[in-house]
Amino acid sequence: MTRLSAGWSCWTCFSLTLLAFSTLVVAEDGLLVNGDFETPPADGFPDSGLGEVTSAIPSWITNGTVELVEAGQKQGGMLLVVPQGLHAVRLGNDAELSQDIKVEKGSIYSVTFSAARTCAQLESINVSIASFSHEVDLQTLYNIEGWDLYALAFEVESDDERLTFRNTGMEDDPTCGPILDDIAIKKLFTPDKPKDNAVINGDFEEGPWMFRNTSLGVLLPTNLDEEVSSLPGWIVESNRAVRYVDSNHYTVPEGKRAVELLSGKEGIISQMVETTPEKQYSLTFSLGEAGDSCKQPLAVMAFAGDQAESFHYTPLGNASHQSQNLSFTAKAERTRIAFYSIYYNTRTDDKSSLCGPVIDEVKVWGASGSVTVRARLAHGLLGLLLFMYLVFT
Ligand SMILES: [Ca+2]
Ligand SMILES: [Ca+2]
Repeated sequence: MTRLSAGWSCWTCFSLTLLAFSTLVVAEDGLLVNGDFETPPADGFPDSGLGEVTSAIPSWITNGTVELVEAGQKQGGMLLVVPQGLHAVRLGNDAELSQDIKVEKGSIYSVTFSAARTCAQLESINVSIASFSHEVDLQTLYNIEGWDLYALAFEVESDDERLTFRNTGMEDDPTCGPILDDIAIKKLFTPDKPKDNAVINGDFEEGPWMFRNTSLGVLLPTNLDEEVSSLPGWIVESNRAVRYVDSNHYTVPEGKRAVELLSGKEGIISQMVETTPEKQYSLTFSLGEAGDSCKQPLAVMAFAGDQAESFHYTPLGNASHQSQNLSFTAKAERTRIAFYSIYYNTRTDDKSSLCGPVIDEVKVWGASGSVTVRARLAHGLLGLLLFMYLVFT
């Protein structure tokens, strides 16, 4: 009996541990379950040719016309774009695609997804989770492939959330609707501010999920909330996106990540950094080329408070980046630093894909401390010399 009850309690213990463990399991960084839409539905993928989905898309909840499309599939003579693998989904008018995910309440997450448009009309997609909702414009084509990767950040309000993609469009042609593929999430953290640098995440190493096998980088659309940003610390304050690039596919000045500025003045990233009024600072950064055959010249406009200066990319020798410096005197306790590309660059090989200068290693550091000390020492020395001159002559 005792042995039985000991065994029973042990089993209870084990079950409770298992239960506790299972409730703690949260979505891991990376692809959502069937986030690439390559898992076949119960009755197989629909035969080539469009049509209503006859069985559910595994792991997804759908509402309205959500179709699985196949690579190579044509519609009205137009080849449908499947971003990765052999399958993707298309959302019809007002259709929705959702997945319930386990997350950590109060944390910031970023969702990365591929999207392609099917017709030339205005297309956009709405992404929502918790009280967060964002409309992503798919009208602007940033590259010639016909699809792109986008990242959006959100703060979750509970441990269980539903991530929803919705085609808000009401096209005359109901088969015109965005195609989605490769949906991943990543829990973000805000890096600590370095001791000698007022810029948070100035090396851009913390950012959204990137797929190792995708060479297009990730577009960061407009985001005005510095607290909830796919690029912690930074905001994209323009109406066009900037591109987050990785060292696997691009030339990156430092570490594994950097930002490529696109669309000229229409692609601005900025950050408010803590400063001491009347103190002198240096804004330094690396300016480089992404190694994506971008047509020169490359140049950025850099801002720090009321200072603005243009910097042209003129590398020496084989270097792919150079260091730049903008000095400024802080006027307030917070100073805005910002960057945009001066030119509207495209690639030399396809003349359509947008590209631009790359920035990295952004630092703001105080220069007045040492200057003041040196100035005081010099003043002191001058005073002493004057005193000795007056006394001894
Ligand atoms: Ca796929
Ligand atoms: Ca970096």
